[in-house]
Amino acid sequence: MSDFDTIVKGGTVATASDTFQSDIAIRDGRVVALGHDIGSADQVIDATGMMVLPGGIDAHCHIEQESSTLIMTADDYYSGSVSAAFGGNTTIIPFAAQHKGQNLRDVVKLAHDRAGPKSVIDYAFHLIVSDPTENVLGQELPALIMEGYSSFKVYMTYEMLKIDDRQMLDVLSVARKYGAMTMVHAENNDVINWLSERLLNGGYVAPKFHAVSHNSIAESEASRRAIDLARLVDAKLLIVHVSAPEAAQAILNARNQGLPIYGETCPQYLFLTAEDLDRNGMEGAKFCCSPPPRDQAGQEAIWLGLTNGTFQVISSDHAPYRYDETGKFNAGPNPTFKKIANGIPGIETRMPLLFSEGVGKGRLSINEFVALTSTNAAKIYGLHPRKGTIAVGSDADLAIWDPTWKRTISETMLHDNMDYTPYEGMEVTGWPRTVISQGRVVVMDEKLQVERGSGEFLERQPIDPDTSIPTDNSPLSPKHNFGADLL
Ligand code: DUC
Ligand code: ZN
Ligand code: ZN
Repeated sequence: MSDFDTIVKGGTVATASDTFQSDIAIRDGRVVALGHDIGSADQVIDATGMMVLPGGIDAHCHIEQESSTLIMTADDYYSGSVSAAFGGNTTIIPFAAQHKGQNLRDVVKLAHDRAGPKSVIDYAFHLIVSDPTENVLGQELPALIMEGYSSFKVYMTYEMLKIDDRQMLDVLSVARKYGAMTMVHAENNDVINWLSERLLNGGYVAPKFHAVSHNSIAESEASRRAIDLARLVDAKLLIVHVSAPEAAQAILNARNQGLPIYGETCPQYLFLTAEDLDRNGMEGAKFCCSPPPRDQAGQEAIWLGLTNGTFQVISSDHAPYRYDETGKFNAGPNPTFKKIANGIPGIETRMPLLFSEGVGKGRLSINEFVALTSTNAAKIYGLHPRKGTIAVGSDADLAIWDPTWKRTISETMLHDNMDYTPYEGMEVTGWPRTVISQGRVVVMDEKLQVERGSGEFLERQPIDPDTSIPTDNSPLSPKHNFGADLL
């Protein structure tokens, strides 16, 4: 009888803090030993010449979810999770999205019904809160936070999802009191509408004007306002999908003041620019997402933010709408920029792009790469140390990377249900050969090795509930008393 179920042998292990040569022993889905000559196993995976990294956590992706205008994503939990796994991920955190009028319990149940039978890797849900009624704020949200749905996204734009500043304060206060992370889509809705109206009236309707209407000032103004609202109630806040340099600067300023403000960016802001929206005909629609990619200098500012303390997380914001009438052209074949479905795919390419252009080109250390793509998300969203690291006792969630594997990205090699990738033709070096989730080999030999539905729902911890807040209506303390030690 063997000592272990699996040993991953001969690889270079990297975590967010260390890089070392070690074999990894796995039993019952957990890492149980690290070192050399650690025993025998039923299965030995040779990782000689490979980098063995914690499986990626894609902490912002839209899967089997209706958009604000009720367009269904092209990926369900099967294709979405398979695609994620082939890109080196072992955990995804998509959304259980509330549309106005819905109660949160129904929304969470629907997300479970959709994910449970299909996901091939582990998953948790963020909530989307678009209708913070008295019942949502007073009953549903507190209960769900305490059950482990300890993060939720709110929108400052999109007519059907946005909440106003007063509602934002309500939501932030509940998050602070019960221990949740509020994620915010920060764009000023009035600025976008004001600009859009003038552009459309002037006949400027092409996809590239999406980027003009979603001006970077709309993003930076809303980001600063969101930070101030969070300051007012002393709540944690994570600004998602940041593309504007001034928004990034606002996050860094807040962090430098010791505020519990966090930042996320995405590959589209590191590898695309607004010029991509100006491709032939309607091709620019493939690059319409909100906020949009900015100019070259903006792209550089976002790269800088990966290493200067601005961003803790890189997520894909995978929002797969096909280049056809089911997705981008849901409103008709020749829509104005205002009617093109917002969002681009990227769940499978997030880590290979960043590995190649970040680690491969010397812009990121391998440890920074691990932190940005896995460890920090695990910490921020209440999954660490079970997820996001390679340590005795952690889940055996591993991506075994071949750092020399050269691939040219094309839609045909990806496993999502899309008909395009915005990164078509890009050459990358480095891709995971084997992906292991809770000790199960999910991807090996370029093939999926598991059944649909084999992933597990992850209950999370509430994030630092503030026990110092009395339950009566006493004035809130203006003092920061939690959060700064999270990372
Ligand atoms: N913007 C979002 O806020 N969500 C999905 C896609 C997008 O572009
Ligand atoms: Zn968003
Ligand atoms: Zn999103």
